Amino acid sequence: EGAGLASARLELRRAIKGLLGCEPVDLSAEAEAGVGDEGAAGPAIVVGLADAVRDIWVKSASGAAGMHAGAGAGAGATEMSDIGTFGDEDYAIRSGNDGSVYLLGGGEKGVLYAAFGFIRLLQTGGDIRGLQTVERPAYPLRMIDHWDNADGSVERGYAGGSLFFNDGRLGERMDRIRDYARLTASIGINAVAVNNVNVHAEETRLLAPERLADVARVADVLREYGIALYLSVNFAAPIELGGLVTADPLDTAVAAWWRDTTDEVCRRIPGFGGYVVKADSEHRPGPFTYGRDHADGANMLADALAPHGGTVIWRCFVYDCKQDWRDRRTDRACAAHDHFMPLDGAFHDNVVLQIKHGPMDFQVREPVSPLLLGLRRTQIALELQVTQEYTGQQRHLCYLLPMWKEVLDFDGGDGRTVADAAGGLKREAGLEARGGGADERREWRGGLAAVANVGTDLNWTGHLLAQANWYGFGRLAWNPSASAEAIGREWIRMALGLDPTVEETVIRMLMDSHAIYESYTAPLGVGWMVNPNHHYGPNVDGYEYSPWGTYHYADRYGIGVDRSVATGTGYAGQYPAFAAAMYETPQTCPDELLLFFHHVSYDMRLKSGKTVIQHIYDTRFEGAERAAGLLTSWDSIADRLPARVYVEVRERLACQAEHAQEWRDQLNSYFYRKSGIPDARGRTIY
Ligand code: GCW
Repeated sequence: EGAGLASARLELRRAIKGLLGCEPVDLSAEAEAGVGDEGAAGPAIVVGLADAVRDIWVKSASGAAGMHAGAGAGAGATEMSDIGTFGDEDYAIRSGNDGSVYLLGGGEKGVLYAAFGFIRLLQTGGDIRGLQTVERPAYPLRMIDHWDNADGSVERGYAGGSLFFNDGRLGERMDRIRDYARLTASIGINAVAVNNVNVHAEETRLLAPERLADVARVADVLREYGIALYLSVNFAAPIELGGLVTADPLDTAVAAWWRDTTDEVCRRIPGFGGYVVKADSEHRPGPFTYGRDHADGANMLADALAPHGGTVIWRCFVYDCKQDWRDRRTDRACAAHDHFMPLDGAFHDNVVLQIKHGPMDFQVREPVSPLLLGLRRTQIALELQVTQEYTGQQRHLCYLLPMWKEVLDFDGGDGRTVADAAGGLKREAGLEARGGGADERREWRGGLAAVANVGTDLNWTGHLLAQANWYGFGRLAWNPSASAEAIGREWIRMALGLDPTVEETVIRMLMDSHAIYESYTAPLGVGWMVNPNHHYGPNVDGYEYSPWGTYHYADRYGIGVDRSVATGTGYAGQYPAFAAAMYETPQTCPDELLLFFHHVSYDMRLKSGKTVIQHIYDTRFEGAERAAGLLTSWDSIADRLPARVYVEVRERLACQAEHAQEWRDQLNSYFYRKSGIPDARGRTIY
């Protein structure tokens, strides 16, 4: 029996005991010996590979229990043929006519996901009779990226320290790592990068033979739960670790170093996932140093991994972070598309380009990155940020699924959505096909990746309600057409119980929270306006005269960045025709992105009928009020919640309500002072 099956059994036993209070009897020994499969022992939970339990299932569904008439009986044969085509991660949950439940996986991972699926059903109060579920993940890559450092800190982490690293050592808290693996597999994640994409000296050494034992111990536990471990690597490792004089990807000694190093990594770590690379970005080394392009760099690493089945996840977050703020022609938003579109089709089969959802950097409102839709002959993964760097740092409630859904559903006007693109679907117009790259037949490796929001805090995410983002990311990576609300309700039931008043209250809080957060922070898609470095709290000009390419250009007349083709930076022209035309003019650009695409005067009228300045005032006042309303909602269910949960979350919501006022007052005062235009409703502005 493999590790996946053992984990599935263990999880079921634990869950049944925890949820139903009874210890299930394990009949697997009898089943193997050929007794006990006649239904004599009564209804059972039958767990296994679809092929292995086929006979038991067919018997149960078609007569052994003396029930020919039920719907299950007739359906049995065809459904089993369905199961015959199951991939490793696919699963079915079926009720047999004798009251048994069958958890059938195409492979070991499928069995594990079936077990977690069944547990989810029990936890959410689902009916376990008449089950006919078949599940297949939408994407082969469902990945979590940790920005964890060897010293135990987490870059942009808001939930304590690193789960993996402690004072330079990896894998000292194996119990917690095991729980992490369970948590992660239970939401369908199958890939985890354990260290930060900013790879410092200490993490560069993770590839050294003497450090691989630690990495392997962690990988072993993750593998029991169907998760492949990835390492973020330093492109200059051949120099820093290997003692070579260059890291030029076309240098044969460099390629040989990576090949040898990778051989050893893969020998020590069976099923090693591969490398994540941040190159030529924010002071990280990369191929540009040697006059090479990013295909040269990625392909060299991909060749080292190919014999072992590994993947290179190459990030497209490449831009000039030493821009002159006086230069209004250079536009950071254009950078990823400018760098990577010319390379479409040049990457090897086991390279996946990881692309942030927006062209800038995980702001609360950005348009969708045009690169996601532009690349047609390259494997891609959409990168989301579960950790709330720019969305309240897990002190503010901000349920991110409504935003992620907008990204996944965006199609630029030609019907091919980002969700399709991340799955390699419909590569060419009119052609319904799956496959990536120059070769139609190659297997798709892309999908969804996200930066983790978990850490050593006891509740994993600091703000308890931020668990919904973690949970929701996994669920969307499994099925991007699930709704934000349905996923939110699932999480509430699993985390806070089945009280309908709690569910109704909390789902409203979750569903409203992103809009609330947006309405007191940066307006109309303009972005930033945060304190430099730590990125928490309002600072309208915090990044205005910085080298980071993040400007709003507010003056006494107006605000916003002209990114039109006609008079601006040309960024709008990177979209498919329909979207390009829509973003090109202030008249056709959606209100919520107006200042991202255009520089307009404060008295311009929005589609909502309000002027820009009045919109800014109104939404800041409403936003702060609605943030306070979140606290009131939470208080209304105080006596329906465990005291500790109530208090813990209340503290964060109170802080949010207070800080929302700070946002409101700083932004309103700033724009009143710039524009000299008073609030039409005469409210207090400082
Ligand atoms: O959003 C920025 C963050 C950095 C991060 C970088 C990236 C890991 O402020 O902390 O570095 O993005 O995505 O590489």
